Amino acid sequence: MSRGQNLSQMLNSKPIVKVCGAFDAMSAKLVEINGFDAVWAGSFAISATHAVPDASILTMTEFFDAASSMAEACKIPVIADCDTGYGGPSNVSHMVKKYESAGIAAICIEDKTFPKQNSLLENGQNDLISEKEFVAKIIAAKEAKRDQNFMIIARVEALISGAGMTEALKRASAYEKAGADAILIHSKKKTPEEVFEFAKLWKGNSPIVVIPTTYDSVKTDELISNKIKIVIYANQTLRAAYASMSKILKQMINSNSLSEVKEEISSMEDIFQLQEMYDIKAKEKDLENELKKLGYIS
Ligand code: SPV
Ligand code: MG
Repeated sequence: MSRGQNLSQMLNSKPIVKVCGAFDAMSAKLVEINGFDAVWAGSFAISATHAVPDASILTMTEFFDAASSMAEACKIPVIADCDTGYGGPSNVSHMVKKYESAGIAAICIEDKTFPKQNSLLENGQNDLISEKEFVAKIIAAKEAKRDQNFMIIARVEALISGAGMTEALKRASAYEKAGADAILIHSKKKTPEEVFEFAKLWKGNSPIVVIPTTYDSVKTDELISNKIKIVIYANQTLRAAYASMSKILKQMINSNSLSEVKEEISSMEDIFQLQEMYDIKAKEKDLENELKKLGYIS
């Protein structure tokens, strides 16, 4: 079963698909180990790991390398945040082929102008491209995919940009008609009201995806009862890593010995497990036995 298929099946069988953001192979694997349904390879977190702004600074190749190493490291589906699609329809077409061949389950593109800025930035630049231009990108994405289960998620930024609910609904319908498999409705409000209103007014069949970073007190049950099918916790792993590393580093610079931080960091053993170090050791043993059989080792 392809990972796109796996994601489609989860959409059919689960009340809500829980996706968590990651920024590299290790964080993606932790997302998997801790029971999430899928990984979000988000542009904010990947940009942050390069210590650059989430403002279309990294190239497609850099985002692709990060997302594909996440897909290599885990079995659950990876949803790649592909910003504005790194150009026009031809760029989107090339991008879809690359991401799909790397075993990524879905891509998400948003209808903002290039270069884009993070949607949650205070006074960020959130201009929209025309509906027609974005529809062209969706059509290109749809034509480029080979596996019908590879998902194209169209991210509607009308509420973020201030264009309003009517525009958001109109665009979502147009994107679905063009071939989008899901609609991500993004909001930077502190409460989920506008997202719930969108879901109530949405007449399409495509599942609705949300990222409740700013309305973080919303409960999973409320998302479910308001027709939300995919929830993405986009950047908490990155922020946890930042907070934890900063705290430990502050302690370490002022301490006389490493033993002071020992209780607060993972063990080497934890990391050996994550890296599957013992698999290598077991394989070495097997290899030794094979070489013995062949008479190379006595
Ligand atoms: C990301 O995680 O990169 C996103 C979500 O696109 S947001 O930061 O809210 O724009
Ligand atoms: Mg992003």
